[in-house]
Amino acid sequence: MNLARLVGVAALLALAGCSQGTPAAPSAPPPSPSLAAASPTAAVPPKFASGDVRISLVRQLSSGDYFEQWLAGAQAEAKALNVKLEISSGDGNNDKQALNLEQAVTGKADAIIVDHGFAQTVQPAIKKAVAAKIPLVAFDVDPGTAEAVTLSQDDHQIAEQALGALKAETGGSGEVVYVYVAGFAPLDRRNETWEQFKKDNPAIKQVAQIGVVNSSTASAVADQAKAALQAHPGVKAIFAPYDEFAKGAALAVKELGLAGKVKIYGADVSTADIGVMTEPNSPWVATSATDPANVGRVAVRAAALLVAGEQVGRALTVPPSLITQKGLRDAGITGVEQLTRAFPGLTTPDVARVPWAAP
Ligand code: SR1
Repeated sequence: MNLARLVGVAALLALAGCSQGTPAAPSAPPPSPSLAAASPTAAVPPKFASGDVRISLVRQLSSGDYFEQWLAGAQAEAKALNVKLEISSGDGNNDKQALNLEQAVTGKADAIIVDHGFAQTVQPAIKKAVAAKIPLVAFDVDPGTAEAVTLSQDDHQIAEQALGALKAETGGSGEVVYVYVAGFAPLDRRNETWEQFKKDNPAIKQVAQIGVVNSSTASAVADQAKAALQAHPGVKAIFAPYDEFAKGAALAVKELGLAGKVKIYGADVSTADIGVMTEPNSPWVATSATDPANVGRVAVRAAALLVAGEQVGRALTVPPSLITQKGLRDAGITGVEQLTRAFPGLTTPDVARVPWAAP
């Protein structure tokens, strides 16, 4: 076999495994080069050794699988780095989040992580943090200043991966229900990709837009999705790029007896989501996701590096993987732990690596 043919075969194998999201069987993968070089390369800074570092985590939202897993990762990393993580949540109340942020600034945290939030409510207090020289990591929110480190998942890629699956399985035409709420930075970025996707694929018709974010997002979206599907019986697909949206949409499709006719393309993953995706007749066929616990870990590592005066890139991005129902079923994956073994790319030890700690 000549070299060109070998390369062609390798590319085909990669496509079968990656673009369709079929994970490798969950056997122990060989250590990645980054994990192989896992030993600390620097001494622990004294303030970390004495346990005197306080990082304030100021959240907009805390309920739902994504936010719970993210917090578990952040807490695990804080423990590993001997950092006190002081956690507050606005529980969806933006004024409460802004107040919590003001308190983190006046309380002189060593660093602050702002986790989601609306630009107009968090930016005034972020300015105060910058003026007070408190290092700040902004996850999924526009800090309005180049002084802060931003952290995001690659939201355009998340939408591209899910929409790639939608296009492949619908043949690039048909009626689609879209789930979206404006104002949340990750959803706004995914929306940019959706808007472009519709321009590039004029035979895809958005017949309804629904969406709500609150403490019971999935059930609220289920009610809205039912109404949309009843009003538009020709719908083939739902683009629901947030797992609470996708879970709600799945419930609606099941309750209306439309499984087999309407497919769901989502974002995010959790053990509960994997359960929904793999149950018999599930309409949720693909999701593009990072490991939220890994992202929470990255946020705390970035904040710790800033406290130690280390260099951190100004914009950190965690890439997603496409996970399909078929891939999960074929590999017998039932939970996130198995998933992260099957997709080593979901763990990103090189993003904000802390030189004094093992990743
Ligand atoms: C309401 S915003 C929800 C999104 O935030 C995170 O980026 C997750 O991926 C989730 O989809």
